[in-house]
Amino acid sequence: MLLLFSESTIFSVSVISEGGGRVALEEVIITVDSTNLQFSPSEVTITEGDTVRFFWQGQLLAHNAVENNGVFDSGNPERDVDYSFKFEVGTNGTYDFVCEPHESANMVGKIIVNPLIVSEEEAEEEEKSVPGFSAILLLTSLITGAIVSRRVENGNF
Ligand SMILES: [Cu+2]
Repeated sequence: MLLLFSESTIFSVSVISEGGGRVALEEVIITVDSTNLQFSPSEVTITEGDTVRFFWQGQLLAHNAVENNGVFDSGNPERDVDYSFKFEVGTNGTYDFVCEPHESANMVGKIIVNPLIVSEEEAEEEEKSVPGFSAILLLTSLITGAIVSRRVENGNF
């Protein structure tokens, strides 16, 4: 419990939560830079619920974006691509992807998806309510047990 509490405190600090507690959903665009052989940016950090959009137009070369384990795939390499992939809640992790025709030229990228964290207040309430409730239950059963055994001793039953 102590470990859980300290973890949630650390996470709360690093998350930008707004009033309602829900972090705003974002769209992050990955395109191709002027070298024609690099994603730009090649590494992004997002939060669950965010969308990554692979978007380029009028490229000299045809590109695609394929995740190493097939999580997403923009399809055949094209000079014009507009492909979006949403990372749903529960998909936190690291995703490496490549441009298939230019993988050997190191046209690769990485998407880091952080877990979606509830707001600081909600997290604290969850922490408090669970141990509080079980403490009351424990106390109630102890008192009941004591009364019952006392009655049995006195022969009141
Ligand atoms: Cu490419």
